Amino acid sequence: ISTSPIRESEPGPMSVSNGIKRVSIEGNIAVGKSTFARLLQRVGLDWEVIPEPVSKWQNVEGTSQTSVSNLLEMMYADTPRWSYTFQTFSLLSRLRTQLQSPPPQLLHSSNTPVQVYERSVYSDRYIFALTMFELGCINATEWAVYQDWHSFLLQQFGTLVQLEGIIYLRASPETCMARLGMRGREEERGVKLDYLQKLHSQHESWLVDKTTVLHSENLKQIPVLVLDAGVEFEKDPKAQETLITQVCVDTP
Ligand code: TTP
Repeated sequence: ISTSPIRESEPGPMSVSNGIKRVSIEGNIAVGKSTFARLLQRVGLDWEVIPEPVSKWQNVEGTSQTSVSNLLEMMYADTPRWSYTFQTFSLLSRLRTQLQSPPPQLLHSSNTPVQVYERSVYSDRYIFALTMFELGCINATEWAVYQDWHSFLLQQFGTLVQLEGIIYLRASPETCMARLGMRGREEERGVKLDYLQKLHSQHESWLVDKTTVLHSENLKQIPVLVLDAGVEFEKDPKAQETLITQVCVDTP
């Protein structure tokens, strides 16, 4: 991860950076992004982990306090019906979380503070929404509207969501399938290996082969650190240290 000053992104009305480096952890479903983010949190006080708002997707509040929907469950139960709704809500909830003010200790840190996101507004679009479009679960009109919203919002929020680096936790779809089975998240019971294979190729095209067509030239310049997450690292301190060292090597 580069230690150079934060780049300016496309200018927008809110493109003000507050001197924080933003890094996202990307990788397939169940690869271990949350586990890895918790490990990074231990690196120092000037690293803040912003968890993915999964619980918000499982508890979407309706107009009365009793009407709560599980949008994640709805999306897996009837993917063509709910994918567009899910993707717009995922983008909204992620933006809302990422735009919150950082805690004071982060802003007053003597080192450059780092915010670590579990996924990003970019994987929302270039992994999931794109996959749903390619699978025919988001139609051409929904895809056009989604992309329009996405580009507009990112232009408005500029550097507040701009990433300084991406950590790609790479593991085979088979490994992710095994981890997904072990964690047993109710909504994901119907997830099949071929879906994880599709998501894996989508990550590879975006972060390794760099063949995904991106909406912004700046996005192509973000440095990507590829880590082998195929090793069992959850309970192995040595494997954890090896991974963390690779992240910290260039970071102040
Ligand atoms: P992930 O973002 O992959 O989170 P995770 O909890 O699997 O991560 P890890 O185990 O590596 O810590 O996905 C959470 C769930 O939400 C998963 O079922 C996939 C789904 N999802 C979508 O369908 N579309 C999206 O845009 C996103 C971000 C998630």
